[in-house]
Amino acid sequence: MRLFLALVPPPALRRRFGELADTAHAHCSGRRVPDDNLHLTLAFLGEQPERQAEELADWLNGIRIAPGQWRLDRWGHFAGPGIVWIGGEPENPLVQLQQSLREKLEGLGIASQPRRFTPHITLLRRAEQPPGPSLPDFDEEWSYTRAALVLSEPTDQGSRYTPLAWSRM
Ligand code: 2AM
Repeated sequence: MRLFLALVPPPALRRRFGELADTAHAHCSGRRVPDDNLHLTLAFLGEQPERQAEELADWLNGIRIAPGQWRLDRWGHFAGPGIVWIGGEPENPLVQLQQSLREKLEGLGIASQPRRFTPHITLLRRAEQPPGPSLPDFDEEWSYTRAALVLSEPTDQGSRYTPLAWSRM
């Protein structure tokens, strides 16, 4: 089972990020991530056996993450895979959250990626153009309280993401 830990935006914010994805797509082309798939990856766990997935779900159901606020106000780009993303200040509470989850996962004997973390929400993959100055400014705040363990499955229409478990509120 291909698994990752993520923050999932509430519906209104997800729609807003979807609008930004449409705007980015109009400028940069590439493959737009569907609204239902928009998320922030905290830890990518890769392929895990089913039993490990059950243990991870039990573990996540029993913990709380530190709630926080993430301000998103900038466009970003990973040139290699042509990813266009939105994010914020490099120094923010998500870095601490990612680090603490990484350490907890290591305690469970599970290695996770990435080691160096750039908090971002991927909007486009394989973009033909980098985001440029003609893209509009934006300023959004995301108050998050819980993390999800998400199953990623390939389909004919691309990846399907299904939350399997949530941390406590
Ligand atoms: P992305 O948003 O930067 O594309 C499910 O595949 C999620 O896990 C994606 O959101 C992706 O992040 C992330 N992911 C996939 N492969 C990864 C890897 N090898 N290292 C870190 N994150 C990865």
